[in-house]
Amino acid sequence: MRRAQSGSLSLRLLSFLRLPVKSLQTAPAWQALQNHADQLTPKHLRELFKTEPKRFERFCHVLGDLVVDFSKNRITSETVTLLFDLAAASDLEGWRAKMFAGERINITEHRAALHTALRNRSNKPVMFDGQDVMPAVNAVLDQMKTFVGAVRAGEWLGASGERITDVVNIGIGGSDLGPSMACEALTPYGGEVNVHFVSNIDGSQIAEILDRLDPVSTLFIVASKTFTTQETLTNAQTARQWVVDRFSDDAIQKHFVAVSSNADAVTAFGINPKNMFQIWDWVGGRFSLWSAIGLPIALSIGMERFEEMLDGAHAMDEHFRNEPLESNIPVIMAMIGIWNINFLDAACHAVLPYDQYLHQLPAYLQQLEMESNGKAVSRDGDVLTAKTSPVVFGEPGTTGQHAFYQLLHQGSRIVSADFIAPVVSHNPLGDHHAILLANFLAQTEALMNGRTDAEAQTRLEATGLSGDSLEALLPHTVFAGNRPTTSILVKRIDPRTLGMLIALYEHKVFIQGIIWGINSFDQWGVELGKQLANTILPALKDDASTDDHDASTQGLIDHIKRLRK
Ligand code: G6Q
Repeated sequence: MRRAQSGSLSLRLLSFLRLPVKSLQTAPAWQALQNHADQLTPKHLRELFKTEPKRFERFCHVLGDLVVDFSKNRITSETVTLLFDLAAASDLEGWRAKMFAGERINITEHRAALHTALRNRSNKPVMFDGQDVMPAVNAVLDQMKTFVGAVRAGEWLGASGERITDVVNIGIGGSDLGPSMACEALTPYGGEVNVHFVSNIDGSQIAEILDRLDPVSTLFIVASKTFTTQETLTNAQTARQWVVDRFSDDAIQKHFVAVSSNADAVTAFGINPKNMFQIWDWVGGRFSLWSAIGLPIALSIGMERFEEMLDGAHAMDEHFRNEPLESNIPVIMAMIGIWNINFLDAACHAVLPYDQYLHQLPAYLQQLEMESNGKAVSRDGDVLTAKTSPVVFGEPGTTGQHAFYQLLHQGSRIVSADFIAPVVSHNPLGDHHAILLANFLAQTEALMNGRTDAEAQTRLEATGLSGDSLEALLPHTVFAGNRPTTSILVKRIDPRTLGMLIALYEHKVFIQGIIWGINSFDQWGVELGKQLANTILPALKDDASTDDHDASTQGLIDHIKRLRK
């Protein structure tokens, strides 16, 4: 058995552990793609568009109001065929069946990944451990409906009989990012209650929010699957004290509800178990906004609209499950991602929504992709020699254009990008939306075409430049182009299209995990920091000197103690 010693980055990073190695690159399907990449790489996207008049028709796919154009990626029909061969060699269809069937595909935690059951609008049985999970899913949806109806109608009253005007969701990671992103994205549908989010342990966040609110009309959702997360419990205790200071312990019942799988801890906190919304082990945190973790979304937009979001996700699930690979949008998206990362060496992936309401989408997808596939060890515990998740980042257009797009256009690295835009704006003000869409289109065209030196020269000559000054400026105004982008259009950002969009990315992440042979559903990387923080806290709290840490950490602890005096 080969041991990790040298070679790829993961090998170098993990070499001191001397784990066994898994080389995906030796598989025939992988090698065929590598050979194809060697032949295709010299070809420029401009050339591909010139030689294939039907390129857009060939690579653009439509599902309802969703249009996904892959044609500005550096692919040909042969690329896609070879990528499907790789998918087949990885038994993608077998793994897909296992996921939908509730098998324990999260092997390190011995759990299923059944987020698709949460939006199974067909209501067909989904079996887990010999039991249909749908009755439990539907019961929680009913509980949410009753609660959401009562709060929005002003029937759920606070301790002094006031109606609830503000809801604060206290959670972190998967118990925060999804609902927060979706509430922002669906702002035009919100209104009945104001929803706020507290996630950070930094007291400044909760302090600022509580400062603006009144306990008499504020309701807290403590959202924590485990109900053991340090940040969430600390914030929840602070909120609890804020309510108790205004009323008394009895008021907790009227001002706190919980979303959790840990009924004992919820009860110990003082929340009535009747006001707990159940989530299950088979829902991963970052895949959980479809569950009661989505309660703030339902409170903000109403239960009917929340269910429209589930409908949209379900439509994407059905498409992923039934559509042949050739026209299966999540499969194509995932496999082109594999192509960009593993064969074109794209280390970063930008998510660029041309919609201000989607401004949290990049942060949400950062967790979805990087926590799921930011791993260098395979399902079987072998060090992977292939690259896995890219670094995901992004900002809404056009704001980002004036910041980091420079690197996308002229940087020394290939960055792949998804451009996302609604065709219809919720705020049709003058020319704003037309200008926004013009920028959306112009950017992908520019990234694809670039600007040759002949074109750059013509432009400079037109400004009156010539001779040495022209020669000096010319290299700076040339754009290599050939940068891979995918354009995603939706009619408008509404609950249904948002549901489709998020489910599309969830499936993309799952598929890529299968190709790399990793478990996309655990997150051991998050654990180490949590444990270390707990060992350092006592050293910071009291003034007793400690020397349990490395010189740097110890030195910083000493400076913190000195500076806070
Ligand atoms: C997501 C992760 C992680 C998790 C948070 C909050 O997939 O598991 O982000 O959601 O650590 O966990 P709790 O909901 O248990 O507080």
